Amino acid sequence: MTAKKFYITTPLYYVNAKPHIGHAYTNVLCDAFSRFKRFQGQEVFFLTGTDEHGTKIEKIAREQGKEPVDFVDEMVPHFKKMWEVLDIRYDKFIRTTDEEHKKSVTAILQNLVKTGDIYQKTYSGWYCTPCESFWTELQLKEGKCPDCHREVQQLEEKNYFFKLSQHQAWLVKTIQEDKSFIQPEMRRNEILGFLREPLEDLCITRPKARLNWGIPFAPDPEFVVYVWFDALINYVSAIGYPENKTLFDALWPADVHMVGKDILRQHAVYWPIMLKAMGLGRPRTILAHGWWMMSGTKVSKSRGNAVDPLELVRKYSVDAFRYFLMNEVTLGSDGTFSEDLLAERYTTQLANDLGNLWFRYASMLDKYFGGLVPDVAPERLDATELYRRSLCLYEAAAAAVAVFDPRLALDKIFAVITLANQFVENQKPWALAKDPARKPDLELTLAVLGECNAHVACILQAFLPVCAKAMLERMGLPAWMPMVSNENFSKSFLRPGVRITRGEPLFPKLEDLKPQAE
Ligand code: ME8
Repeated sequence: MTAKKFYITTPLYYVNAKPHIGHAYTNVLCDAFSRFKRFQGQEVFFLTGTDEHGTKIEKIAREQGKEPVDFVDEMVPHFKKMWEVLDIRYDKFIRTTDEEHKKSVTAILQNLVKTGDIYQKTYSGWYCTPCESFWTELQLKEGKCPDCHREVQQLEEKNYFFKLSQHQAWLVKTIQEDKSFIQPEMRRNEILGFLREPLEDLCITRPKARLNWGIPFAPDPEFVVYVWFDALINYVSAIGYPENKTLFDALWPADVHMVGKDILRQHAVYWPIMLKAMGLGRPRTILAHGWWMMSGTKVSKSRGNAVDPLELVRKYSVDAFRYFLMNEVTLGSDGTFSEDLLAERYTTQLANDLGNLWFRYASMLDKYFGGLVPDVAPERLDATELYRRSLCLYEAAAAAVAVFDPRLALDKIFAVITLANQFVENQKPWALAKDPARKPDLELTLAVLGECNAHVACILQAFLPVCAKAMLERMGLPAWMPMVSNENFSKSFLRPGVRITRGEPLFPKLEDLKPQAE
């Protein structure tokens, strides 16, 4: 039997406004994990897409004098463009307006009505339109929505409900038994805390009289499907459930649903229970990251404090932006975005540490050996600490990725880069070059630096894909170098006599940077 493919998903983003740094963050994380798994030789299926139904979208379309269907068609290219610019290699982009998705939602709902998991009742309570959520009097905070703190409206209406409580005990037990199910631990505890109270059944329809822009609720034409119930199903509809199960069977259960902490409850409570009712297994891991903040508030579409990732990429390069997002916060914690900090990291870590290491190595190789890799006995390489440390990068990065900690992986890689710059200072190749008797030492120094650069480039493929590819190509190595095991990685990559091309600086000084063309 072939190994199951690694299936990773992002949330489906609302198309009410263009994507911002928060959306970029989620997709960059998923992309780095996907690339790392591919690098390790695993097959990957990476799903992203857009959430296009519901009151929020209908309202903004009407405000702009457009039909929702036209409005969403205009908005989707902004998301696709963003992923292209950020070099996000997804396998499928699903839209909740796709016919296949709508068919899948309809079939699933019809089945849940049949099994008795969905029933009708009259509901009266408070409703938050931006969150599309019902709240009881007790749940309100100072009379406002407990999630977004905005005004709520009193509502009384007939609707269809999905039974949640019958699976509550099962869910609690599952979360308690499998520590990897909801991560990080802080969020797992939050969900267990939420599950201490009895679950209210979930209202999964909206009357057509109030909302037209949704998937028709097939069992009763007076209603459309609640946007969250519609959207969550994408994770199985995108891979062919229930009609065309070949891909589904190869991919389900999902390995990782990456989400922001704002939508953890929907993913960690409603979704596993929906799957249970459908007779399907739960995802292996639901991973909730923190929020990017600016001036003390969450970066959001509606608050208008969004920074444009496209602008930042044009100014600093895609690798620099990706590096900043992954390196600045530990996955799970909140982070404060500031362009000054991005510029500082660019200069110190990318230009001065990594860029400089490459430049020194390639320039010295040019100067002392005409750009050709020197021939050095393997035992002499083995005896050098920097060489041995470079060969350990695979294990270190793989261990960090296994616990979803890209920041730790980058820390380990950059520690070796720092060590390599110190190695240059200590070895003083420029002094060795003046003494013909020290030629073997000069050869060893440059051979070690070459291997260090090659191994750093190889392991950076998942994190700084553009820079890694450039370095590999300049060293005459394949532009994509997967490594199925540590064994493949922990050996020399460069053949003696191969010509290395120095090329342009990998991370030019900021004052020399011309904004990159789109
Ligand atoms: O919630 N910091 O869509 P959405 C970090 N359609 N991440 C952020 C962020 C921030 N400041 N702001 C947004 C929805 N995000 C639903 C999802 S899934 C079946 C349906 C990211 O457009 C983060 O991933 O509001 C968050 O969970 C998501 O965008 C919310 O996107």
